[in-house]
Amino acid sequence: MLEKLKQGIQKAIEKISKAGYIDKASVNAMITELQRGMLSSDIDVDMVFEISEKLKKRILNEKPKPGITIREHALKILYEELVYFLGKTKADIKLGKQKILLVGLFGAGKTSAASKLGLLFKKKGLSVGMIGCDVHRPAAAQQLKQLGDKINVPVFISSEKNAVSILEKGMREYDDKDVVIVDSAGRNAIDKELAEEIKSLKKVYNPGEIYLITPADIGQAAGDQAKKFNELVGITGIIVTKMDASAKAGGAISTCAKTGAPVVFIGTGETPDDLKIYDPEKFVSHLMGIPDLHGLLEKAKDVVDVESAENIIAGDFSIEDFCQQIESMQKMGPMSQILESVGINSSKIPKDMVKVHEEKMKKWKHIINSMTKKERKYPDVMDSSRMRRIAKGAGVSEADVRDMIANYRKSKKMIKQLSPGKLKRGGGNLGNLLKQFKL
Ligand SMILES: Nc1nc2c(ncn2[C@@H]2O[C@H](COP(=O)(O)OP(=O)(O)OP(=O)(O)O)[C@@H](O)[C@H]2O)c(=O)[nH]1
Ligand SMILES: [Mg+2]
Repeated sequence: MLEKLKQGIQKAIEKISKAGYIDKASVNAMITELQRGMLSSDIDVDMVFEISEKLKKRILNEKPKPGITIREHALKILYEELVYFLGKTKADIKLGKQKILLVGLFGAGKTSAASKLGLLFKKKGLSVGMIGCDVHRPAAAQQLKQLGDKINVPVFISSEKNAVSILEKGMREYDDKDVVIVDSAGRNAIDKELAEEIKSLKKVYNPGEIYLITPADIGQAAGDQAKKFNELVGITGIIVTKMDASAKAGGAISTCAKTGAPVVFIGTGETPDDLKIYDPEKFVSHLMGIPDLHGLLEKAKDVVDVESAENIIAGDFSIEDFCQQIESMQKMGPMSQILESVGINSSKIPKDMVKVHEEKMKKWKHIINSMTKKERKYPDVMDSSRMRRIAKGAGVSEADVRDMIANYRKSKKMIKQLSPGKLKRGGGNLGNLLKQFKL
């Protein structure tokens, strides 16, 4: 899905992670890669220009928040702007009783989307019924019925030629269902006939949701189509289908995101399973190749507290401080993710090395927990009998305890050499923190 855009975004990230400095030149290099990816995904040139300008301005002018390095700052801004660009808000998908009407042009994927939604709500434990109101295409009703059978959802169809009359009967039939989904007929274009039919279905049905189904392969034209349907019947959301089968999906999603009606789902294949709730944050994280980037950056902000780090330098770096630093780092989650989040490509770091770090940290925490208050505060009292006792209590070897103490002493020495100013400038640089601990 959206391979070209994904490649462009990842190359852009590489420019930032590998740059010596984050300056005008490296930001421009990043933007050039991003533009290539966006344009080859059929994203509108003006939109590409707009996001480029915004990125340049923000990355070069905004000051990183305490606890965030300039590199993380640049990644964070790239993430935020892409999320804004691909859909400001996450759609609110109700999982209770509701009536849904599906509308759209010929072959957009309406009937498939009906079965996809049917399966999704069924999997959530809701009772579902579908009504086939396409009275124009001869095989339409049978197609919906077959899909319904496949997912075990009842379908109301009739050989009648009056869509409103079928709808009324179907509504009575499925009065007790949690979710009712109505499939309507497609047309070549938004014409008067289509408008009249949808309006009369809407009047009788009074649906809570009217979803426009639009295929990704029409690219930028999707936004215009969504705008027109919105003016015509007031759509509440858009389902962009065929995301898997189109290189133009970037154009479709980005223009739809600007219409006022949110993209609620994306269709990613032909089977009833191929439907995903559209969440711009997750979608952008996926494009950037960093799972839950947003969450990681938020955590990084919480955990790395420059002020307390400065206090450490000003005062004594006790084993308690050491423990706190380790805890902070553990809160951040798996080490490999942290490395990725600060722009270090973890594939260059052997996987088992990362694993050793995590295991070592776990042991150290046990060791620190087995120490008395006095030992933590005045580590110089540590002798071999104390170390033996601690090792036993922590379930580790004496060598592990010695290793931890040696690392603590090394870290203390290194921290003493840092001036507070130095730390502030590089404040929150997790890479440096990792190095301090010589893990
Ligand atoms: N690859 C891919 N194919 C899809 C997707 N959604 C639908 N299709 C295919 O697109 C074709 C049209 O889908 P339908 O669901 O019949 O579309 P429709 O809007 O109901 O069409 P009409 O009723 O004729 O207007 C079918 O061959 C589907 O299998 C999708 O997300 N990905
Ligand atoms: Mg259909």
